[in-house]
Amino acid sequence: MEFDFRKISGEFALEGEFVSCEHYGEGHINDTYKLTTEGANGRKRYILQRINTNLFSDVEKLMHNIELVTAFCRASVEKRGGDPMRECLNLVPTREGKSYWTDGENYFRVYLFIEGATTYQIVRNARDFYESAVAFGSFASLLADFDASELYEVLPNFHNTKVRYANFLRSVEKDAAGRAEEVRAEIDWVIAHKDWCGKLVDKIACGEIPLRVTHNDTKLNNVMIDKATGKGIAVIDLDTVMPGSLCYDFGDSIRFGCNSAAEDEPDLDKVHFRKDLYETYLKGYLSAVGNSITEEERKNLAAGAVIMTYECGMRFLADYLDGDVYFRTSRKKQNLDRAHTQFRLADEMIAQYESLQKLAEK
Ligand code: ADP
Ligand code: GN1
Ligand code: MG
Repeated sequence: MEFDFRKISGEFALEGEFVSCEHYGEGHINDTYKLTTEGANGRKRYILQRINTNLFSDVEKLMHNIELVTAFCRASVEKRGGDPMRECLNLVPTREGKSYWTDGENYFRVYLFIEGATTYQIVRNARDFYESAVAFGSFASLLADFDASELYEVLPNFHNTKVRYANFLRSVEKDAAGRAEEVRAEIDWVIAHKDWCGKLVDKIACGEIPLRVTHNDTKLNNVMIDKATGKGIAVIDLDTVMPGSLCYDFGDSIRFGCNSAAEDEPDLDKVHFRKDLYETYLKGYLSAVGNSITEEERKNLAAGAVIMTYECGMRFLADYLDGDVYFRTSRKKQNLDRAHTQFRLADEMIAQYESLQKLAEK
């Protein structure tokens, strides 16, 4: 879809005049663009996003959450003497003072571009991964002071693996794209592992594991790593900040980062679970999350890793069955390749599950 970016950027209180706007980043959900302007102070960059309204049908509620969470993060960065222009997301308001603009059909928002930092699609070295763990762990400990009742649950049951499983079976049943026969073995794999679905959900339901305000989408490319210092300076992609579990946040980082290959690697011989990186992340996360983690949460971190990997694989496969309507794809069978990598990783994690648990409890 093509948009008149000059006009759209004119709706926001940007510095300078419009220069250019192009696609940016590797997110699977929103349409993200790098927007450049030029004014008296030289060039300035912004992130412009077209919000994915297939998921976020109530943009008003989504942006209410984003306004609160970004203001909360900004205040805490200021309190610790950090740089609020780089260490958190900053919304740029419209000329009318709103946090988003709509042409009646499409919804846009603008953030300041976090300069001098980058995101990675794969772990390049243990140090970056350790730093991402510290960033997500600190973010979790920060959110411990956030009042959950102020947030709308914009994506209900986001990590309710039992509900995800029921939805998956519906996709199999419906077979909208006529692909179920081709992926029978993959469907059977999901069904054979269905006992994992309840392991965390049930503990959360009975209060054994606390519900907290969490990020819920803690993959490596949702943390900005400073190019000069290698530190994880800002946690981004705050659309899913909602009640959740530390075990999910920990697990989602593991499923993405402890992959020896890319999330959509077609050659499964290259895909392995990297236990060394699991240990690295664990150390960084526990060092930053502080005392707020409960005994039961700690005992279930490894379960979080398996379940997030299983759940994500199941979501990719469901989307393949639905005809690739949820996650952005740039080639045929990309969702199927993504599902395959997750199943491979989950198999390898399950094979050494006890030792992963022991490491987390140590
Ligand atoms: P999605 O919800 O689609 O994953 P994200 O909000 O994660 O979208 O943005 C996609 C990518 O754009 C990120 O992985 C990151 O590389 C880049 N990005 C997002 N926000 C900023 C920002 N404020 N400054 C610099 N880069 C950003
Ligand atoms: C999506 O938005 P992004 O690309 O950071 C998805 C996550 C998945 C991830 C898989 C809102 O994350 O839940 O784990 O893709 N986000 C949403 O890579 O569904
Ligand atoms: Mg993202």
